[in-house]
This record gives sequence, C-alpha cells and structure tokens, in this order.
Amino acid sequence: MTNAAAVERWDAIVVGAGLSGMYQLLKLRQMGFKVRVYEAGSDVGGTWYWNRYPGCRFDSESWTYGFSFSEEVLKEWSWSEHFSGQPDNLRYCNFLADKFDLRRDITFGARVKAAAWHDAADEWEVTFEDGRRARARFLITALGPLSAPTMPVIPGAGDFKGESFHTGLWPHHPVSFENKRVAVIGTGASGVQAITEIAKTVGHLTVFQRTPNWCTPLRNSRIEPAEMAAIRARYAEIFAQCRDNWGCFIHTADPRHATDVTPEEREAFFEKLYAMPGFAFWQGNFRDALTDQAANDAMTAFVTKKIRARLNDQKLADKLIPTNHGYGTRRVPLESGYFEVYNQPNVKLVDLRETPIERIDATGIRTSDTHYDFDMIIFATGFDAITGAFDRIDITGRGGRKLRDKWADGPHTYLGLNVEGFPNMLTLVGPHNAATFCNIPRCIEQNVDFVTALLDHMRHKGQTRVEATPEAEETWTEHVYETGSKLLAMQVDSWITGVNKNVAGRQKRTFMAYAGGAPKYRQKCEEIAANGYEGFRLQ
Ligand code: N01
Repeated sequence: MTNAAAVERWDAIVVGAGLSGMYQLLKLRQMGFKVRVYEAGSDVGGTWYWNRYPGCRFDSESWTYGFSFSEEVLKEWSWSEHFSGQPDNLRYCNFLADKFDLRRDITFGARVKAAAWHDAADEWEVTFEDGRRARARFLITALGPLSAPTMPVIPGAGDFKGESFHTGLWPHHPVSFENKRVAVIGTGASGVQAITEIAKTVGHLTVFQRTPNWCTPLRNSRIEPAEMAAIRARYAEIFAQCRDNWGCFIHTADPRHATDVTPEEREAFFEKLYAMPGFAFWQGNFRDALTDQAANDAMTAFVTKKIRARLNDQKLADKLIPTNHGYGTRRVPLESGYFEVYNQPNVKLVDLRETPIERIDATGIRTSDTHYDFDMIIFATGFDAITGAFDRIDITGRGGRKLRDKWADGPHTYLGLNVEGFPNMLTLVGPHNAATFCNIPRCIEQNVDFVTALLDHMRHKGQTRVEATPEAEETWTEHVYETGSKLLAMQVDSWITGVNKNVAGRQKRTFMAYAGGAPKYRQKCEEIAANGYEGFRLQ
C-alpha cells in the first residue's frame, strides 16, 4: 500500500496468503480479475509461515498434500520425507510463490481489522490495522482454520520475565533449549510435536498437561530420489485415491464393522494398522470405529496397551492415557517417540487435573502444590479454531449485521462458503465446509475451483451480487449437524466441537466441521453449480 489517503480498488480482495489464498490468487488472475491478496505476515505460507516451532511437520503424507493442479509443479518439486517438516513445507510455499510470481499481487504486513458491505455499491470495504482501506466487489476469506492462536487464561500470564513463545507464533530466530529449564503448557498436536523435539536437547523439561490425548506413531522416513520418481509416476493414481476418500487422505476406512471379525482377527488388523505410517490407524480402521461405542472401545483398548508398553512407570502411564474420550474422537496427534520422552530423567509431567496451575509469575509457574522455576515457557495452547480468525475481524454485512453475532451460537453457512446476509463474501475452508476434516490442499483446490467458477459464471451473466438464500443456509446447516450427530467426537470437548476454555463464548459444544465427507461435499457443490448455483441468489 503506497498512499495512506487513497482507497485501493480491486475486483476481488483475498485475505490471507496461505495455500488457499495463493491458489485463489492464481485462479482469479488467470481469469483476468484485478485481485489483491492482503496478508498479515511478512511472506507467504500461512500455517507454515507462523508455525515454526521445533518438530512441526505434516501428518498427511507429503505426496498427498502438495497441490495437484500443476503438472509442472508436480514434476519440479521433490519431497525429501514422507511427512515433511515445516522448513521444507515453507520452502514449498515459497517455490509456488516464485514459480507463479504471486508476490507482485500480495501486500504483506497488512492485517485486516474490519470489513463492511456497502449495499448501494455492491462492494466490500476492508480496513487495515494501520487505518488504510481497500474496496472490492468480492471478499474472499482465506484465513485458515487454525490461525487465531489463543493464550491460556491464567493469572499473571504476562508477568513471566524469561523467554516465552506460543507455538503458533514462533519467532523467526533460532531458539536454543540447551541447559535451560523449559515448560510446555498443552499436549495437543503442536505440544506433542514440540515436546518430542525439545526433549532431545533440553536441560530440563516440564510438561503441564490438562487433558491427555490419544497419540499414535507417525513413522516418518526419508524419500530417496528413486522413490520420489516412483511417487511422481503415480501422482494421478494417488490423487484419484484421495479424491474418493472421506477425508482425502490416502488411508481408506475398512468396509467391515469391528464386530464382523473375531477378536483375534481384530487384534491382527489393529497391529497391521498400528505398524503403518500416518493416519492409517485413525482413518483406515473399521468403518464404525468412530461412530460405534463398542468398536471405538476396542481400538481404544488396543492403543492403551501400546502406550503402556512404551512407558517405564505405569503410574505415569495412568496420567498419559486419556480416560474421558475414546481414540480418534479428538484430532489425533501423530508422534515420533513422544511417550519415550517421559522415560527421560530430565522430563517431568505435571498433571493439572491433580495440581492445577494457580498463576504464572516472573520466575515460573505456581501450581496448587509447588512453584516451578523456568528459563522459558512455551504455550502450546492451540487456537480459537475455524471461526476465531473471522471473529478477530469486525465483519459487517447487509443492514449492519455482524458476523460475530450471527455465529455466536455456532456457524450458519451455505456449503461453508457463503453466509446469508453477507453478499459476495466467499469463505474458503470456512466452517461447515468439508475442508475441516480434510487433507487440506485437496479441499482447498475444490473450494477455490468452485469459487472461481462461480465468479466466472457471474461475470458472463453480468451479475454483481451473490448471496445464499435463508432456506438454502438453513437446510445446509441442518444437514451439517445431522452428519455430525453420528460421530462419537460430538460427545467430546475439542476444537471440532467449538470448545475453547480460553475464549469467552466458546464453552458450549457446537459443530465446526462437515462430517458427510469430501466426496459427498464435492458432489453436492457440483450439483449446485450444474443447477445454476441453486440456493444462491444471483443478481
Ligand atoms: O491445539 P489443541 P494444537 N491450561 O487445541 C491445552 C492442527 N495441527 O495447536 O485439551 C492448561 O489441540 C489444551 O488442554 P485441553 C491439528 O488439527 C496439525 O496442539 O483444553 N492447558 C490442549 O492440550 C490440531 O488438532 C499438526 O484440556 C491448556 C492444548 O493446550 C490443531 O492444529 C501439528 C490451557 C491445545 O491443544 C490444534 O493443535 C499441530 C490452560 N489454560 C497442529 N489452555 C500437523 O501435524 C489450553 N491448554 C499437521
């Protein structure tokens, strides 16, 4: 942005230069749109730009995660690990930005503060934190589902005088743990990855765990050039397999129910899956493993045994094994030696269910029974998921309606891509969109292609406004809750059910995702497009 007084004008504004914003930019540019991406960070990459914490890496197979839209990219980019680490993932984002010369249409360091619909002009006006403004007919949010980091609500959280970092806002400079007394608060997927890596070099590590999570092995390995060539030759087959899959992962649920087989066969099947890399045990299990209590109990009992066998101290195992939810009913962290960390003499687990944190002070953390001194505190305390990044922007739609108010009791959307009362706002990977449960670039491609085709359709018809009808939104929202109601995950507090104890108004369960699966979602989108964008009012 060059002139503080001028209002920049575009056909479309995209908010966010992560993978969805980058691909959307490319597609709209190819269509001849005047498009501008505004990004709060200083470069591209989104999730992979912000989450630089030690141990951060994919838990989808790298070769299923990369974009599929460009043969050239598939030919030129090589993955060096089956589950690629953050530095390489960010390099991949930079490779895309360089290859398609994306940065010339991106403004960095531009955090959006507000967005307001101007009805008379059929336009959105976006205001940035520094007061500058931009206008466009279309507002496309590419905010990412997990991009609003949350700090724990603990008295004195700002008083600590040592080093402190949130995993989702990790600094760009190297951080050393050697000879330091380090605390990690939080044991979700970020905490599990960070703890495992930090334990390799730390002086002393103390993990503050409130709720243990079920974790299964990642089983990462290197990809040598010959293997990469073989993967490249199979890309079409790989993407076709992902496309037909519920979550667009490479692992397909087994068609059998857990009770269709004998206990011995079940055990052997669990062993086979447990030995496989990635989400095989979670996504490739019996078809009823995440919906039927008895099936889920069987898989949970199996993982319990596995965790116990890895820990020297069974009292510690009691603390690390979840008791309030079954395996896979919260997002599963994949790990590479996580449980073994607790066998190290320089690692201590503090179970906050027994001794809660009372406060943080200048030198460390006080629980109900002890004061711990630290040199560094790491907050692996997660995100205000899915709708949090929207809530941090003051979004005002038609008639002065606030998106925050509309979604106060949970999201209401049409296809997770548009909201009644918020014309011309398209929400890539938004709430109630299949992308939440998805191997995300697979669903980003579908979302962006749908939005691009919609905007192209409107341009050809001379239409300037698109908005979901109230009926279409209600029907979709009911359908979303109906698909979710079958999941055992709905009975558990997690970011999937919209619970975040650190955020006011996020204490009650709702449902943030779409559980009908990506193939069904894609089919629905295709039918809607084929029927002239049924459910949308186009003017
Ligand atoms: O966040 P989380 P995350 N006192 O919300 C704890 C994706 N991801 O950043 O469960 C003490 O899961 C909180 O405890 P509790 C993935 O989809 C992917 O780890 O609320 N503890 C929990 O343990 C993942 O699901 C990868 O009781 C407090 C933790 O902080 C999602 O991002 C890697 C607390 C937060 O866990 C989010 O994961 C990493 C407090 N006051 C993440 N407040 C890949 O591998 C919170 N906690 C691609």
